[in-house]
Amino acid sequence: MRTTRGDFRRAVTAPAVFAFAASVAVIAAALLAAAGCGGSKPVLSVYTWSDYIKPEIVRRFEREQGCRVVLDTFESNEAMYAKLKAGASGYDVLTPSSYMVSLMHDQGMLLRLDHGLLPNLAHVDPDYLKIAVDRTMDHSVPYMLVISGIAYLEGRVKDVVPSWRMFGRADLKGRVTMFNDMRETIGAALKALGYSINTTSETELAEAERLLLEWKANLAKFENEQYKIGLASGEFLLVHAWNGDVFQVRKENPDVRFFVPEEGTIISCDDLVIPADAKETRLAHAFIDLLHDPAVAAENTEFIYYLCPNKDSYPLLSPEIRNNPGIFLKPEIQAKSETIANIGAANALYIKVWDRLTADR
Ligand code: N2P
Repeated sequence: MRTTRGDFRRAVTAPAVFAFAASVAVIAAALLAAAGCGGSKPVLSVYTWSDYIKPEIVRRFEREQGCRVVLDTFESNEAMYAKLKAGASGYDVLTPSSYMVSLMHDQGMLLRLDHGLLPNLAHVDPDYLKIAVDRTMDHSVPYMLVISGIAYLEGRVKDVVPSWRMFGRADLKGRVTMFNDMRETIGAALKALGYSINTTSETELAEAERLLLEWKANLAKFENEQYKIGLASGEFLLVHAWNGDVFQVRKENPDVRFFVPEEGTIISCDDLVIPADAKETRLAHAFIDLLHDPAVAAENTEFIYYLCPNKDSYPLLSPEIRNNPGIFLKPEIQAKSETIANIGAANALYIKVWDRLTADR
């Protein structure tokens, strides 16, 4: 039925206005309750990587704590950092990689953790802590160890050699992706050349840039999330990948394979941290503590296929995880691998290479 403005004015009689106002109030109350702002449920806001926690663990935490958890995702450390620096606030837990944690800590962006609220830190792997950036877990707790490598479709890519040089295979042109991540992608080229992923040598970086320009001719794009679906569907044949993502995708397409290049790779640890301006600090501590309950840590690892460095969870892991060389690295590959370091002012050299490389994307 068409209603003219005049009809509408006439139709809005006093009782109708009250009924309208009342229903607006009901809708507003429902929206507030749903948003957890009705004074009933506190909201824990977590900013993390995609597919990085078993959803059921989040639901259980919500039930046990009588709160709501909102997950927002970022696709690289630099993107997360830029968003926070641009003024985004309201997050209670973040999961940056250790090199970024170190930079954020230097800039006073992180809360000092209250160990009285974190009894499960007793289960964190002491062997990992020996090499961690924040060995005393003063402002960060290790969450997941991530291994970078290459994933491909076995039935579609012939003559695979376990090397970063696979990105240079012209026969795969247009069906290959590399990370949209400055340190990872420049790091892959540095490793292919036998250099450290933390080099500050301009000559070595220039060589890496030349190699990346060659590889770029084969790439469909630089990308950190869609490569999973793209590989499962066969749109991409070979991708720069994080180990856990690949093992998740293998459930959809059993033709997916993963290798860690023989030149060595990047091992990252993503850490749980609380930003200095967080509101729900008690809940944030409870969340971090739950993730280091050994049974929860094992359950999470079994689901996302990243390894939580929690020593008491290891005996609870299935043989599928424990015997997977893409999760527990072979010692010879581990010896050639490195973690990304906070290289301070030399970061500007990487930014220049990356900007030139991605300028005409
Ligand atoms: C998970 C991404 C792994 C985190 N989808 C890489 N630091």
